Amino acid sequence: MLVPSPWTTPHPSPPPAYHVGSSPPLFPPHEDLVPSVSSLADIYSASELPHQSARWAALEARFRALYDRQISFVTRTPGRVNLIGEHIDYSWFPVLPMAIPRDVLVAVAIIPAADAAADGRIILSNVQALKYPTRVFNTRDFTDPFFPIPTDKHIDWSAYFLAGLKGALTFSRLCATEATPLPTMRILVDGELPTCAGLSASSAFVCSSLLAVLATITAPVIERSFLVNSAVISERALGVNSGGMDQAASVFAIRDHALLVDFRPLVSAKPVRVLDTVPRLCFILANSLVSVSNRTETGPDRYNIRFVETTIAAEILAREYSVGRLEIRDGFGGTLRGFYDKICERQGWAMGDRESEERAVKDIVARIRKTFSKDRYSLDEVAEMLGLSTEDMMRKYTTRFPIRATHLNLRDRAQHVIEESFRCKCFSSLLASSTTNLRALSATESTPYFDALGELMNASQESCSSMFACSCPEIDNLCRIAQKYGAAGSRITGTGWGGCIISLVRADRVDQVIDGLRKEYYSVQHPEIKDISEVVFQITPSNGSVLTKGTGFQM
Ligand code: NG1
Repeated sequence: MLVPSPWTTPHPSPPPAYHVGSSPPLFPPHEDLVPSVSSLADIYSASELPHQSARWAALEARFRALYDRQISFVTRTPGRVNLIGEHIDYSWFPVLPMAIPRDVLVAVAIIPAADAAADGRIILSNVQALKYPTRVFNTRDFTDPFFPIPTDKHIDWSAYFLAGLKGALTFSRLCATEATPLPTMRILVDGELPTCAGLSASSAFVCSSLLAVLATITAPVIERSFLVNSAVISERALGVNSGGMDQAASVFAIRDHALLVDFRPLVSAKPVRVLDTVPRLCFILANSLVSVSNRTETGPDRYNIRFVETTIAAEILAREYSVGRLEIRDGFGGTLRGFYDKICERQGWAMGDRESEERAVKDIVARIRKTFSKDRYSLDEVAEMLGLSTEDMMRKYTTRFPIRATHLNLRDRAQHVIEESFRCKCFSSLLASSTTNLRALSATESTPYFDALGELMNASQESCSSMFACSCPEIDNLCRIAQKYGAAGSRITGTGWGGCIISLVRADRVDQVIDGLRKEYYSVQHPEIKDISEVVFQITPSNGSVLTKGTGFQM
């Protein structure tokens, strides 16, 4: 099913306005600054404060014990879940993530040149010292921003910090030089995000590191969009061809809101409030404990292939339907959004309401299925459709981000992207309408909203599993169990092939869903886990990246 139709089920109020893309970005340039906060209450919600106060106090004590110094400032960046809109950001379609309270902190002491302790070293430690051993760098290693970052098969944890540092030096144009190297720094990292779980731990670490170095070398007046764009490019130094959703979600996030992140014409984020329903709408995260391994290792078999398949599909469709040259994304190739927009423009379709978008989606899916009559094409066949030799095609599309593939599936990948983008628009529109329409309704009257949102999530999961092939049996099983025990909808979140699912659940069913997951998944697959609160938990949307004020910060 493409999309269950929330507007055709009995509806307690008029259809919500369909406003995707029509309003201006949330942050006009002059307001687009990373907040400089003066207390923990500026970052966390009241319920998180007791835990976070203890954690920050421990970080401070550890810092002193390690370095015999006070912290100059801390940067904080949260992880994220994606509610819907999977694997469509790199085709330039909007996505709907939200930040979660778990985050990465980077605590920094800057040691001025006049200080006797200024030894020209950057010492990088982690509170989990056994897992992430301390690394020491010489500030003179970074006088050329093109310094190499080792990205062997097993990437060291410090590479994410170095990617952020490299990004800061490259994009701030305040390159450290032989005469004026970076200052001596002492750094302690504390990450609360599980790694390899699809919660964007690595992007959060890169963003926090980038912000920390920027705050060290410039005034602490840093534009959020600058941070997002630099972080996206920084991660490429790790061989990751990044879509951009994670960095935007983590940096732009606002408490109690999801973000409709768009990438055209510039990256922008529009907040959509999510918690104003009766009964309350809750989100439960459940970790399959199937590791989404490091992208540098698995990219060639997974993410990079999807990137190449969707790009090539767009290029072939543009040729087939003579829409002219597509705008190139990051020097790589055209996008399916580019093709979609060109067709709509040529047909003279005024977009912006649900019916028009649905008509366009159906038309474009029909074109996709006509152009790609089968689901597997050999590389030679793909090259022929592109009008290139196989060698030229491989050079163009697989040099920067390598792939391991003998065949590509252009049809199902492209169809997923187009339909998923529509589901994402419908979901955000419905969610936005809940704040204005649902508050006055009874629990029974609000049921169609929950059902409609849930069905969109389930349809997304079905498509990720069958069309985009980025799910796995454990994730499919988790989704099935969550639904059986009362979740309105469940789906994979993030890159996939493991990691976490996100479920949308009415407040009065949260306990039964968690209990069902415990009984039917964790007790069976992971009987060794006694307390499942680390792997299944409720999440609320959190604030985005911040920088603590240099003096007078209140814990
Ligand atoms: P994660 O789960 O963080 O690896 C990746 C991409 C996103 C997006 C999703 C799929 C990066 C850093 N992250 O997320 O941009 O494409 O997959 O929706 O590239």
